[in-house]
Amino acid sequence: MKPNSKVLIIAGSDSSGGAGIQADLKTVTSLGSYAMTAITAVTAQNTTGVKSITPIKSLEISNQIEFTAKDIKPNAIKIGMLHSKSVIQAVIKSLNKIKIKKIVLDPVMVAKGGSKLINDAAIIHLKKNLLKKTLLITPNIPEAEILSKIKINSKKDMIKAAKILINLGAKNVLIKGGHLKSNQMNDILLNRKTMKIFTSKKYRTKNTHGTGCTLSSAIATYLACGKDLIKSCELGIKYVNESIKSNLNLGKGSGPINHLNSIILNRKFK
Ligand code: PXL
Repeated sequence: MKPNSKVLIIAGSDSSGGAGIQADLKTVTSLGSYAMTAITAVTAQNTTGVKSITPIKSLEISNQIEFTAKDIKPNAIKIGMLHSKSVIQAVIKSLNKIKIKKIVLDPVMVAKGGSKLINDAAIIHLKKNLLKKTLLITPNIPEAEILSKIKINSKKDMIKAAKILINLGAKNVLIKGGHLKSNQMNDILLNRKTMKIFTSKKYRTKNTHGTGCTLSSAIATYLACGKDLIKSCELGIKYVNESIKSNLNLGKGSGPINHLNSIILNRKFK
């Protein structure tokens, strides 16, 4: 099989393999595309929490993005963990040079165990300068609350927050509803013209580490393959939902989801 498209991932490394670059690589690969990376930080972590974070220098991040994309042009880009203002500045500068339009931004802020993955100056810079460079931003509820500065307790609040982000310059916003108390999952996609609510089943499990990274990478992959935004979100949500349902149950804490669910293994390897 040959890859269907090429995706560049700009994100942090998660040594436990469930989130960050590792989740992104598994997602893009298992959905049949070719993945490239620009690593923004290296984290030492397991399913119970983050032990340490080592940032990569901004120039080194720019080098990875520009030198890689100059040779193999990506069809889409997924952006994850960007911990500081200078990293965001460097990424924007590199994005301006490589001119790829299909950019999905997962505004990563806090790891499952509560460790902060971005500082306050970076959040301000992301809102002011990076939002408008992207095609889609995919915050979860705590991230949407920080970005919109409103409290979110309902679907109505999710729509209100999405509208605020559109007014800040985002083209499309997908707010993920997993943190709301309800029996169903409601993810809301909003732009200036339309709104679409994706409803899926909610599984009761602690093993949801890396769902945000996985979703944004899956959407970027479908976009890279030429699917439209609504279809890409629908298929991305389905992939994450199936990966949660599979319930790997690895580690003592919040374990990873099963990225392999999309691969139909050859019989002879069973
Ligand atoms: O899920 C958010 C996330 C993103 N990127 C890295 C992470 C995490 C969560 O742990 O470690 C590198």
